[in-house]
Amino acid sequence: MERIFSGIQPSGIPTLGNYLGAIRNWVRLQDDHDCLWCVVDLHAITAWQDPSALLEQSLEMAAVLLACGVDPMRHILFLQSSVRAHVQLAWIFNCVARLGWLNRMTQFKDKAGKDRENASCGLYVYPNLMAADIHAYHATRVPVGDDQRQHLELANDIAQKFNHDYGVEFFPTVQPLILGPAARVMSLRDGTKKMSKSDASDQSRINLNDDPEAIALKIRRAKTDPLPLPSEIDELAQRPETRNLVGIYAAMTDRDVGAVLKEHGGRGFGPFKAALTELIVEHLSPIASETRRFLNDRVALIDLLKKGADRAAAISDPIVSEAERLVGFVRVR
Ligand code: AQP
Repeated sequence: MERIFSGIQPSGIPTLGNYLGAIRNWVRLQDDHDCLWCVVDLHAITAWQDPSALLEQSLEMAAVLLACGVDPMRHILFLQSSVRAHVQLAWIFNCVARLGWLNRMTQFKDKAGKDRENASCGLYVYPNLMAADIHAYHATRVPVGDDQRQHLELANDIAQKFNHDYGVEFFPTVQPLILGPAARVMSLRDGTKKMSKSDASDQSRINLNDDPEAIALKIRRAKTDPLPLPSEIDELAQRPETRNLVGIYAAMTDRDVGAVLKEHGGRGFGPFKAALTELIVEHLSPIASETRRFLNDRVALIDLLKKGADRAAAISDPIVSEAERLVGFVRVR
């Protein structure tokens, strides 16, 4: 079975975008892959995180993943900072990756924005840490959103250069797994911007712990245009907010956009938004209550994450130790 690694940042409450673009696919991949699911808290601090909020968000993220169906027995669920191999390999990769490669990363440009000089060095080398996350386990498949494709190419460039520089075939090539019609869910306030858990506006996203009233309000207020829903897919091209809502509806019903337009095309947004709200509430309510159940037993949750970290370290420690030997470090342990 191929080994998958994927991570999610505890930089806020997970959103419907994280769910449709990542978490739901993770659960589906568990049947025929050997999976490592990681709450990437080291990545989260590349932007400022209030320490007590980070702690709560990390546990909540783990609880959400479990509530969504991540299986910590057949697979491995853990917190990134609790397995040292990630930072050890990331340092080696900092010395393998070239500045020119990192300068091309569009996500750094997007996230650093205009205030580039003030961005953390961690944000700049984020892709090297991501490469280490994957290669520390010799994972060969990584389910990612479309926006992460460039980082995965960099992970392959790093592996290739390491193998070349040290004359080995040690790190394998990684293939992206880009899944599902909702590879990208957009903001409810601006259909050209990704839905993000750290967006300043709570109205821009559906949080997985939103109650039915909050979901109804956010969908009711979601930006649309005055026209009715179109009947043809190509009419969505110039209507990003409409395309987003139809895309969410399609993803939640596991249908394609054409089938949704066949059912709702020509109708106004009122009934469509009501149907979409019902769908989201029906889907997210059980996840929210399961999440609360996991969070109510913190001791059990932390114990589960500790066991996950031990199992993850048992895989990554020997791999990273071998990488260190190849680099020429004296092994005294
Ligand atoms: N809007 C989205 N649509 C589809 N997929 C998404 N993902 C994130 N947002 C969307 C996917 O979720 C996984 C985990 O993402 P992450 O938490 O590691 O980082 P991110 O992509 O930066 O997610 P956010 O929500 O936008 O976080 P912040 O606000 O902290 O930057 C990834 O597979 C991602 O593609």
